[in-house]
Amino acid sequence: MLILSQLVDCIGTITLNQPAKRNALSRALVEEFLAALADFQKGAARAVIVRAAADAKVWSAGHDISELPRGQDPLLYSDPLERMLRAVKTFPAPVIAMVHGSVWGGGTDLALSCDLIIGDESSSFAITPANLGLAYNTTGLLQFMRRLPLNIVKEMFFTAAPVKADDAAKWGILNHLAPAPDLERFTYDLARSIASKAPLTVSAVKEQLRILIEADPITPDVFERIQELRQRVYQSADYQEGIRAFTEKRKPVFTGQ
Ligand code: YXS
Repeated sequence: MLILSQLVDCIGTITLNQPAKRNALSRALVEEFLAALADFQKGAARAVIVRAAADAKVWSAGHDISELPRGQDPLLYSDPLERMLRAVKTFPAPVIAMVHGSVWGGGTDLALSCDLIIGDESSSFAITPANLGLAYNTTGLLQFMRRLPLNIVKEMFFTAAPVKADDAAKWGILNHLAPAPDLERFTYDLARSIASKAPLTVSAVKEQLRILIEADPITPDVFERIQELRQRVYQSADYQEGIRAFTEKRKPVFTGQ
């Protein structure tokens, strides 16, 4: 059981539950996550909370690095992480990320793909392709651009440094920063408040906002230029070095090749 899930009073809860791998978003964990969302949809959930175990230091370490394809696009449309993010964005009720602990890479994209994020003072958010020599994907970049000022997006991607809770609240990553002892109560009170509203209205507003914010026409030349920019990165020796360094538990040495 890489996740735990329960549906009580129209509120679904998914607990990321693979501490041994710091809740890395592996194919297996994603499949269980998607199955839980499907069950919640059948059960007419009116809000979903995604969390880690109460004692987790890491909410999610992001994409399972051991499953990242080498020498080809690492974030294909059908990649498990991408399927997970789309499922959250299209789920017909609000999905709330309840965050305690650090969030890394695709885990930050998962949190930002949720409709709201409630964090405590231990929460931090890092996006880390520059640690691996990895080419982030267009949908992912647009996700950040829509949620944060461009200078903040640039600092996060260029430094791969965790944004700590206070700054996450200041820059709007967090809807609310709640003290750790209050985090769970605060989040479930919010979920109950949402669940008490007209579900068809809430669901239609969520889907309209998704459609409208994602209506980004990309011209063919923009598409082809992006493809070339990304291909140069994921076919680089630096990308191989980034993955190898993580596996060998050492700092990567990037040459720009
Ligand atoms: O050595 P064992 O077998 O015990 O396994 C170790 C780690 O290898 C494993 N683990 C992971 N396995 C696969 N994918 C991961 N993302 C991942 N993260 C961790 O979990 C075991 C315990 O890890 P350890 O000893 O490092 O734990 P820690 O408590 O000292 O440090 C926790 C972290 C999260 C700070 C550290 O594990 C870490 O920095 N993990 C990598 C975080 C990261 O860079 N995530 C980005 C993944 S790639 C991605 O999401 C996007 C595609 S992108 O790159 O674009 O952001």
